[in-house]
Amino acid sequence: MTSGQINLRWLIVSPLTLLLGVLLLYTGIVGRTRQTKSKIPSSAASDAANEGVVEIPDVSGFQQVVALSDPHGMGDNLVHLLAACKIITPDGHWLADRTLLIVVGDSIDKGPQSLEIIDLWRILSVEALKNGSRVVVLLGNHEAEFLADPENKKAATLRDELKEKGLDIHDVTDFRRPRAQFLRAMPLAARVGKHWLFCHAGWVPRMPYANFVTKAQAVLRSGDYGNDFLLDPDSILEKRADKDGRKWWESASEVQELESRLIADGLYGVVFGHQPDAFGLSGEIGPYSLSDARLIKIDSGMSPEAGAHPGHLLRFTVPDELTHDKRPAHIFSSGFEPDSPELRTVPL
Ligand SMILES: [Mn+2]
Repeated sequence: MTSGQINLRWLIVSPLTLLLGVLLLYTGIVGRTRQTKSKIPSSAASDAANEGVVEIPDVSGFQQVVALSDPHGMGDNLVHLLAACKIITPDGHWLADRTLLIVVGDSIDKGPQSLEIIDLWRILSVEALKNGSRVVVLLGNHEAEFLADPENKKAATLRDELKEKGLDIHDVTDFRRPRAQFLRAMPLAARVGKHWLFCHAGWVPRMPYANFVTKAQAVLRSGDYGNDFLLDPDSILEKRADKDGRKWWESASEVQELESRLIADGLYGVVFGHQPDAFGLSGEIGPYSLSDARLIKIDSGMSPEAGAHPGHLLRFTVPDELTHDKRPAHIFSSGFEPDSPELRTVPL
């Protein structure tokens, strides 16, 4: 009998081995339970290359910079709007020359076509490059909340959509899958032409800009989508109201405070979505103040609960103006009025 055989027999009968087995089984069960509780598959690492904040200081190669926000699963209306604006073809392929498109968050939830929109952005992000164009798709609170907890109440429609298409939740959460990779690569903000910041709720955090960039990068790279930096009611993705429940844009001091932060960061203005009724501009897009246009709201209420508006696109038609620390002269809104099939473009 070799010592190996003795060891084998000893292992089989040893009470210690039995204990070890029970322990392994227990940790296995607990591990699985924990995984279920956290609702995120253990493979859901995040994107180590996530820039946090995309910086596009040189916009001289673009003939226009355009932005929209909050399409919220309304894929057909979104394609209709972008096709009418000659950004894409009616069948969802990139068309525009030298155009920078920034999507300012909340592509998913509420409407029935969140997956269509994720796929549209994935296709356009690649196709746009051929025309000297670029597509940047930013995080909204809905994407962050979904990645933090795919079972959250707001994502019920998206979960139904997955079920209907025979897909499981891992398709949009597991970093090994392309759709999930796309979601987890979404940056928090884009700084364009040096002086403009695009971000979902517009509430630039109370911290020096360099710290904001470092923090955004660290949080997104770690995949910590539930972090207060993203989901606190006062955060750059969530901010709507102050502590008394008053909308921040209805408080002169909060508006002033935000504008001072922009100036301190060397920014001129901020473009944001998230609040379809901000500035009293329901169903439209536009600035807080026409004279300086520092704060521009571009959520035109495309979601069903906000009125299923056909949408508006913000256009800066002289991108060089985004590199100056003053009001751009050429800002336009292109969109549809609820009862008209004609695309209307008006200066802001
Ligand atoms: Mn939002």
